[in-house]
Amino acid sequence: MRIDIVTCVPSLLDSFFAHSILKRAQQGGFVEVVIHDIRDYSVNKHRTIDDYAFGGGAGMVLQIEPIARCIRKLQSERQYDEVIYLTPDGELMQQRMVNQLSLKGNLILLCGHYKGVDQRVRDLFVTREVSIGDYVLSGGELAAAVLADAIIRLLPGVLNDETSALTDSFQDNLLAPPVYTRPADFEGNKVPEILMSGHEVKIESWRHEQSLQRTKERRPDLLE
Ligand code: 6GU
Repeated sequence: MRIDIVTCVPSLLDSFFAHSILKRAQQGGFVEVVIHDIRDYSVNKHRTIDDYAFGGGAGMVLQIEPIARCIRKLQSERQYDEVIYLTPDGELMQQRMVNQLSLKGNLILLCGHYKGVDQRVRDLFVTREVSIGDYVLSGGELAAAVLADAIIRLLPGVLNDETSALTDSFQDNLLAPPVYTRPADFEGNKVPEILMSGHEVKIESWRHEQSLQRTKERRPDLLE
């Protein structure tokens, strides 16, 4: 899989993809993440990429020409399955959507900033619009990082057995059960006896029961 991220603040994203699981995923050849600076595609010598909104109002709007040039160059080099625009008025990101996207080949993630991008970018280039939640961020970069992270960790080979995505919260619409490690007794606070019993079947059923209970208490909406 290849993920191209188009942004006017590339430095916000550079370090995020240079660490931990995302770094290993790239080194292992499971994914290639390439970050593009919209400013490099500006059509004038001042390298401007935004302008005042037609009709007035506060806030600058990202112009279509630099974004069009960037996306068209990428699309001339390979086929993309989706051009995803990160925006608070997009479709709410859920695990189901992430699972679907993890099966795709190449993705472009477009980050908005200021008051967003010219509507014609969305009309002409964007195939899907995604929001990561009902709150407003100052730009799409964090949202793109969240989406890319959630996708990449699902790619076969990226996680090992211990970090397996199969036992994640949400993967089966249940929250994950509590986990414990040594010491077995911290100042009188003991680990549940069952986990030390060595009885795999009973432990699995206890974990499932804990997951159900936790979901009922915290996220009853997931069980409906
Ligand atoms: Cl994708 N962008 C911005 N700017 N804010 C958001 C968002 C995206 N998703 C939730 N809030």
